[in-house]
Amino acid sequence: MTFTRAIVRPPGRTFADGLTTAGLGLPDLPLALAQHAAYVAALESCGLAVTRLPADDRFPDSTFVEDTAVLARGLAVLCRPGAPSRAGEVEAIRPALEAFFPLPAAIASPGTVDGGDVCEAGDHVFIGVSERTNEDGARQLASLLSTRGLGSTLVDVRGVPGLLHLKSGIAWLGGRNLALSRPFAARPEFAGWTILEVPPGEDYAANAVLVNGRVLVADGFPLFAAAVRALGLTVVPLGMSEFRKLDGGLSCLSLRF
Ligand code: CIR
Repeated sequence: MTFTRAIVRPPGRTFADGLTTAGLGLPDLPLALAQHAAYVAALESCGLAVTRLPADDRFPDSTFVEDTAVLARGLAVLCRPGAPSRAGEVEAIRPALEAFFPLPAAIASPGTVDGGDVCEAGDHVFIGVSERTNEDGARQLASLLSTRGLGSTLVDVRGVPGLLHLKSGIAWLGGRNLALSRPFAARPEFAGWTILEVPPGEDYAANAVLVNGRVLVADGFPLFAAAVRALGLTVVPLGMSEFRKLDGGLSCLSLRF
């Protein structure tokens, strides 16, 4: 899977009002903006042309653009976020998506899907059923993806402590390689895959992003970074402290296609 483009939106002035369960305190906006700029530079260093949308103060969580859409094999699916405060983010990003995907599909009520629950792994997609993505939405998405030859597995992530979305705990690292945080390592849904178990104490690092042979990894997780390097991949470490305070990870900050 080669990416050529990404869409991002920097955090706005209301960023500190975003949803969170992290208990890590309020984010610092200037530092968040600096971390976001470094993230965009990292995407560019991976060869992507990045569309920067303006900050949108109406929606404190709108920097987490990944949750608004699923993009796979030329298909765009507008999500239906599980959190009411985030519902308007989809219409807000629609024009930017339609510039590249003129006829996006959409998840319909009563389905809900957050993009953070969708992990593409080559020709297979894992879809988390979470507090945000319900089974109806997951099945709608699986059906849409099947039209592009992508198989899907639903993974129930409800009740996994500290996990907002599926991708808070898993990442595809190319081929049959998956990084899995410990609660997932023995799950039958991942049987037959080569599993890199995220080292104890480094769970946050599981939300890594493979971009054209490089892997964006949150900095401060040396054991995980070493394990990724051992797969022959180049690690790009990025400061994520301010986004982590709002339960956000590296994948949520962009839509890649
Ligand atoms: C939320 O709770 O929706 C945001 N504060 C964080 C969203 C993170 N998105 C993601 O992991 N894909």
